[in-house]
Amino acid sequence: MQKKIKNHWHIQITAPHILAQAVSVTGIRTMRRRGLVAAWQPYRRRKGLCFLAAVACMLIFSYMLLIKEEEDGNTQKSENLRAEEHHERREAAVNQNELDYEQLKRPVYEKPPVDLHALGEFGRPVKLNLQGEEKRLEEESINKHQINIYVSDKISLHRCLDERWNPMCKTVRYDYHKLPRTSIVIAFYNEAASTLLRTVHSVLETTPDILLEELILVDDYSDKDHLKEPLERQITGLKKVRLVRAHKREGLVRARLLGASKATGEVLTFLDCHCECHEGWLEPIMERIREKETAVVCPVIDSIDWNTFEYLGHAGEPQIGGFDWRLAFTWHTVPEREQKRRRSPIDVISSPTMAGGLFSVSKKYFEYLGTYDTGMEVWGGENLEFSFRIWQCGGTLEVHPCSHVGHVFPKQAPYSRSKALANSVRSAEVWMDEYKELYYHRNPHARLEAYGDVTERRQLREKLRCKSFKWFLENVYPEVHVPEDNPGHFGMLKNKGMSDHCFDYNPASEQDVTGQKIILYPCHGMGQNQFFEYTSYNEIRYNTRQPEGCAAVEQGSDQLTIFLCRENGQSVPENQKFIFKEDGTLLHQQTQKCVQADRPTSMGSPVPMLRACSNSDLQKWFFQERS
Ligand SMILES: [Mn+2]
Repeated sequence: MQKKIKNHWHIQITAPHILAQAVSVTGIRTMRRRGLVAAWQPYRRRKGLCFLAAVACMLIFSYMLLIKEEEDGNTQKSENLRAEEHHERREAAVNQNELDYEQLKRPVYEKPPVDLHALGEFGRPVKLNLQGEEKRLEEESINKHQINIYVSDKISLHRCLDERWNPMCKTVRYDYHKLPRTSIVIAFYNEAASTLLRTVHSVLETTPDILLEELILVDDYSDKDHLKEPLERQITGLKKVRLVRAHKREGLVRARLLGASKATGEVLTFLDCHCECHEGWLEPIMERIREKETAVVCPVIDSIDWNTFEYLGHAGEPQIGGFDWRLAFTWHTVPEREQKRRRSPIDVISSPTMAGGLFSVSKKYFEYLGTYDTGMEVWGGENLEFSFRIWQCGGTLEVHPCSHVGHVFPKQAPYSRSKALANSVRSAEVWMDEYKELYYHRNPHARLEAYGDVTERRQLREKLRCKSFKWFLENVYPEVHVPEDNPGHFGMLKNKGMSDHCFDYNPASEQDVTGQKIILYPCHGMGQNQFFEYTSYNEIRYNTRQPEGCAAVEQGSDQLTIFLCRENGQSVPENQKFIFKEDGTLLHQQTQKCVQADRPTSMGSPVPMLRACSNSDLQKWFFQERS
């Protein structure tokens, strides 16, 4: 900018000079030629003399012009010099600002110099070809932690990560003096040393010192020796780090609250104990909370492979949180209505629910909202409860696309999650109104769960005048399909002729509900993979999950395969329409055949198949809610 302005002025000042010079040079040349001719013609001597005088005048005039030019040139030079000096001063000021800005951005600790060849550097996958004893140790670490700690131990605690954010994020400048300071709370239980310490160093090396009040580690009564005195030694001397120990096992929720109770920062940030933060992860979140105190903001959670420690984040559109009617958390893409509402790809994204471990909230607002439900213990279900509460009680839950934090998703949950069911029941009982029935239909055993007392939480809902679950579904999560669950049309789908055999479906993976065939299996009455619903749109829905699956018949097949159901508002595909008659016959409309309990081969296991309609009991079906 500065340069452009300077050039512009330069051109304006110098242009008239060039013009004047050109005029005077050609003028002198013409006149000299004429003068020479005239001097050799005596009868024109007087005229010639006059002409010579004129030439002399012209020469003097030209000389004066030249002097004037020189003077102008000098003025110009000094003007240029002044402009340059001014420019340098401004540049110096900008440089100073830039220096100050870099200074403000400075993390608590700088990362040590990078060893380009170190294992796992820049989030590269680590693949060791281990043999014998080493292989055994690696397997042992995986069995113990559900994370390859053998590999983790070989990676620097200070490793650098590649850039994973949208490049636009880098252009945002923050007013660091105005951003709130945060206390970061990290609770852990029997975590491996290297993953825990990498989390700690990563926080200290990516968080601007000016924004970090403190880092509070909460030990939820771990019994591993490495987390006792050795851990204390490893963190002594680290600026801003505090260790708080629980005196009995509290569970994740109460351990976090224990940390929060000691926190003095304006904002609370909860992180998990096996994370790695990306450069610039905290600023966008703090900026959003400064802008809107009732916003609870999550970073984009990039995954770190549990086996190779490869960092799998990307700069594209992140996913947001939802849930299915088993009250399991689900990931899904940003819906179109939300895309339309946002003004820029780096605007925050509203998310119906949060994954759980990683978020920031104003301490004051967290307290207003009733912190956590202390009737909950271990991880699981508390994230949905908090999500419902945020939205229904007037806050917003958002994901900031500029904030990236990596998290190691373990191979499987490393400790018992039997208490997670009670957490879900508490959420349903306090926040879901009549919709809790949809949950119970799909988890009949949840009705029997002892979930403790929720009186206080219901009082909190009253006190804060929170909105209904219906409002939440219609305004925050309109994409979710709300089952009809008409009496007599949901639950186990049992056959009359092949007694105690039910529709049963096992998706290939948690991520993909479609493509498998429905089978018949002894009825178990536990909902889940034997839960189906017959809708008023003539669909047989497998709808314990999101997205929902629908029974369909592929061309040329006589078996039932699960396809994706239509989206809200679309019409039902012809091959998904079944007429469920009063006598229990299940007619596939397109083929005009009936669903019959049968075996594809004489030795095969039973499946529902399309056959010519008959009066056989094998073609009679009925729903039963629970056994
Ligand atoms: Mn975790």
